Amino acid sequence: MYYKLLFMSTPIGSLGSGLGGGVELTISNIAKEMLRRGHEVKIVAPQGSVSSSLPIKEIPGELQIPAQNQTRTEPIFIPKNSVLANMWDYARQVQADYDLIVNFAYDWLPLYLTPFFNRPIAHLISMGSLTDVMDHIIEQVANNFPGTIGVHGQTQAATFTFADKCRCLVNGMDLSVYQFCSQPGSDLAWVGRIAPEKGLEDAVAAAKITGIPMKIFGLIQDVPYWEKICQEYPDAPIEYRGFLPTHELQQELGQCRALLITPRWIEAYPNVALEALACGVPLISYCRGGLTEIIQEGKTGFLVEPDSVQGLVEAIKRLDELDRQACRQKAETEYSLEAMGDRVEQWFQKIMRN
Ligand code: HBI
Repeated sequence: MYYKLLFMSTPIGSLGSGLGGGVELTISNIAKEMLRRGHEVKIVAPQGSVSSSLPIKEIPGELQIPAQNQTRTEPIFIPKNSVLANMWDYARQVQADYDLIVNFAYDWLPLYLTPFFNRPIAHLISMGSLTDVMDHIIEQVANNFPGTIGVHGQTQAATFTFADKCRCLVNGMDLSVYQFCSQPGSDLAWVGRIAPEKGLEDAVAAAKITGIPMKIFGLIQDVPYWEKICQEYPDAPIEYRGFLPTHELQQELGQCRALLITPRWIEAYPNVALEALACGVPLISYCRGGLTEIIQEGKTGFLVEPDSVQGLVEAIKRLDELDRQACRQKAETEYSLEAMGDRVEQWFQKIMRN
């Protein structure tokens, strides 16, 4: 049975800009896998979205503000000529051509509009609980459209009072894109959007204390935040390598001894952790969110007391205890695109059977 799938992207940035963070990779991976299985896919995304091989419908309009920059009690803001509103008006117009609409945005509007559509909508919620208004609307859809709320991990689901109504999809990637590296150099790595919720300053502090050089990869989303780190740690052994496409990122990341992950918030299921494992790179991370489900303590990484730079330093000293082969093995058994494709396809089938 083949489906016609309409994928609705994040409204906070065009696909490829890096503003959408991990959800950009998630959308392209799932789209690639659904196409490989013979389904039809169209991705609706903000103007300027690019993809080498995926069918994209670009929509103009003002970007939505990132939810993680909002306070818990803040209302929803919809700008004039909102790209989010324009994307969903397009979906309303073409819905008859599709069997299922899949929403990848962490936004109020798609959830509120669900009962207004005459096609089923699957919502892949990409972050944990952040604001009351989002919690409320997600719960409403979880109650009125059972089984349509997908999340990545258990710890992410547990941030919602309706965790039992969330379907865990984990995540997955195209392992053929990532080369396993058994003989790395001596550098550490940090990968991600450079923004306060990612806690980069702690990793820089740990690099300074240990004296081990650290390569930094990712979009500088918050420039003042980045400049503040550079001013506070002028002699830290860090090198900014830029925001690289996956192929180049995995080439450089694979050469590193470990990936430091320093989230200030509950990261649902960081794609960068899966990418590192696929290259054989072990993980040192704060014991928070999805990382607690990804890391096999003492084997594929270490979980450190949250926000403890000293904890990072201690873990870095024990790096030789970790097993790079086990990292790649974990990626192959748990995070292959085939495994993720099965989980996603079964989710879609269940929703369309209702
Ligand atoms: N904020 N409003 C909003 N909408 C999104 O889709 C969104 C976001 N913040 C972050 C984000 N998506 C992604 O970076 C994460 O889901 C991975």
